[in-house]
Amino acid sequence: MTLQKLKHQFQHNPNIEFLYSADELIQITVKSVFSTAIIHLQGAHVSLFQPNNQPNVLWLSPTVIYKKATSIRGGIPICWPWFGPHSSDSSKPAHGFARVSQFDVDKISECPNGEIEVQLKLESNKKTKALWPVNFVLLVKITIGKSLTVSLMSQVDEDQPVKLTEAIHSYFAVNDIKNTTLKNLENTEYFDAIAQQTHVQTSNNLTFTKETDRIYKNPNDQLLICSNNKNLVALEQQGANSTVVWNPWSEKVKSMVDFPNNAYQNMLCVEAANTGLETFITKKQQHVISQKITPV
Ligand code: TA6
Repeated sequence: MTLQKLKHQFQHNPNIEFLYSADELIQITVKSVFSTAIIHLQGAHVSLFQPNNQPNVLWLSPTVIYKKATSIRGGIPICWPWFGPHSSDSSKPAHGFARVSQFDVDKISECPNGEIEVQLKLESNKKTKALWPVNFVLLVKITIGKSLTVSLMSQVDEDQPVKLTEAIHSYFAVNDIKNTTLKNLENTEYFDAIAQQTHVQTSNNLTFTKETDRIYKNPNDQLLICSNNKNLVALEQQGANSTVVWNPWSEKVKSMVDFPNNAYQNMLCVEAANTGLETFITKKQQHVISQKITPV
């Protein structure tokens, strides 16, 4: 869909604005009565969720790059149809191809309660099949109101069950990672991707003093990010068997062109995910994972 066509199609929606972010990439600015969001058609990627008179709840790299086939650093990248490196072919994009694919606008609805729903669509094509030989439709529904909810709805048209791993890879803005706590992971098993070891977290609170890259298995679906001893964001996930928690810390960021060296101090990733071996979808099923983000 071209920018002109989209502008024409939604010309009567004063709360919806389409424009180029850069490199002819199209973004949508959505103004609900409660908040504003910016969504990029590339990757169905939310880069801003800003409740009225408050700062962006999401962290966006100060040196973010808007470029075709390059994932935006920050906001909410969609990792799909695999999470992490490809299981057998390192030439395939990390975290799947959805986050660097061009989505179409499927529908935009203004709800009676003041929320606005933006639904974007990616369908299998020659390019995707070269990476993942599956006939699929991926719908990403983004609901903008007092909260922001991102839902991935996957359908396949295959005779055999299809294995899927995925993540709603949300970056949150925090004042200081050293004074940030993630709550409600008491007695939860996690895989430490750095130490390559599995542990059980006994404490309810996770604090941050070094590079952190953990996959919590079957966690509490309701987590809370606190910053400087104040509640910041409540998270609620559905349809997820994991929560991924990541901060690259000071060393890892030095190798990342779109991540300033000190910026790790102001961000934390908490991701609703399906990882591991057990998520398969079949022809008749619509598989849904969602993360609801509520500033508190
Ligand atoms: O979600 C954690 C993680 O898998 C980390 O291991 C790190 O690779 C991060 O995602 C960012 O990945 P990206 O490909 O966006 O640089």
